[in-house]
Amino acid sequence: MNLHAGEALQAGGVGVDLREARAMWHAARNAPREKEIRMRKLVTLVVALSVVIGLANAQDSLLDEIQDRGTLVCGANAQLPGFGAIDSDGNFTGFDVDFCRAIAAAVLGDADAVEYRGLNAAERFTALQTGEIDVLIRNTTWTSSRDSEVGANFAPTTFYDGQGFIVREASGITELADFEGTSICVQSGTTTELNLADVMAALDIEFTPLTFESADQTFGAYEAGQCDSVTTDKSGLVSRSSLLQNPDEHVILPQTISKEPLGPAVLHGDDTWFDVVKWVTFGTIFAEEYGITSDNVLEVAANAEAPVVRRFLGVDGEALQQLGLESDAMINMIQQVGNYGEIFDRHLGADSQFNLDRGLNALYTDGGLMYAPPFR
Ligand SMILES: N[C@@H](CCC(=O)N[C@@H](CS)C(=O)NCC(=O)O)C(=O)O
Repeated sequence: MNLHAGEALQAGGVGVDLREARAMWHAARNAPREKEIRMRKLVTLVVALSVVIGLANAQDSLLDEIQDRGTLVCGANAQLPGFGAIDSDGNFTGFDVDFCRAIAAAVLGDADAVEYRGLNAAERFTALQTGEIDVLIRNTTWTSSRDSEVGANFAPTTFYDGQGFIVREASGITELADFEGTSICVQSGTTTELNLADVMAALDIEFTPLTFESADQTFGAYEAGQCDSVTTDKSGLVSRSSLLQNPDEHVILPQTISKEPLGPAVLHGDDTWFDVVKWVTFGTIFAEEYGITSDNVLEVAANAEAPVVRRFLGVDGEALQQLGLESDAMINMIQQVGNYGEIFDRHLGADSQFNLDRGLNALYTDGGLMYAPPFR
């Protein structure tokens, strides 16, 4: 109803004024008592709310939900052999995938209790934000805006990488200046796309970017001759060059134009779950530091004397229980998946078709960046 000012006054009428006056008088008389009652109600409400919030905090972690559900939902790559891909039996496999398995082994006692979601670059953060996945482990670079604006919390870096270029050897391209006037295929929704624009602008190199939504499309376009180069993380170049028709006809340039620290990410707002993902990841590195492998973990757990190892394996102390894990969590994880070095060798290193050096991904004791803080 839309009344003009005059009509509103008339609609009020004298009767209403009297009722209002009586109500005001009663209110004034009862004010101290009502104030007290209101205060008491408020205190009760605040207490009740803090109990509810306290309980929610204690129970609302994804950790409990995952343990109730009995499976971990992991966002993975389906198009990056060595990191995340689907094998001939239809199973997800790869270096990143093994960190999904490590978390499932530690949290659920079973490395196979994982449901995978194959995600392209553009889809991955929405899947994390909507709760479709519990954790994202898909060659994802840790950056400040992903930490802040996107709302991701990054666990320790599992693979230190950098962006590079692949070209046809016959193209004669050997340095960045040679990209003048060329076209470069790149995947959308990646740091790659942004770094490419930055670096080429800084060097004043004119080029045409061709963007695609998946690795298959990006490399398919390159193979079809639509562009002179593909740029992505060097790990991605090594991985995908294995799928090219004639890998020997292509070279990965030595130049590296960015830092790409890749690692697992969870959603902001759940410290309990973040801690679990963080410390399971550290656990793989810690196990390598102390020479604990899938083969010897049971023996080490039975015979180790070093307090630091006994605590890590849950033989002594409460370090694992404090994280919300069972005392055998690390034993299960190492027995079923292995330590960092075993995971690396299996998918990317000596035991794989890629035969990558550890490089920056070596333990800190071997000149690399892999370093786990103490479990205590
Ligand atoms: N590390 C970069 C790039 C990650 C990325 O998505 N790389 C591509 C190119 S190799 C990829 O994995 N594509 C697979 C797909 O989306 O199908 C980032 O986090 O943005």
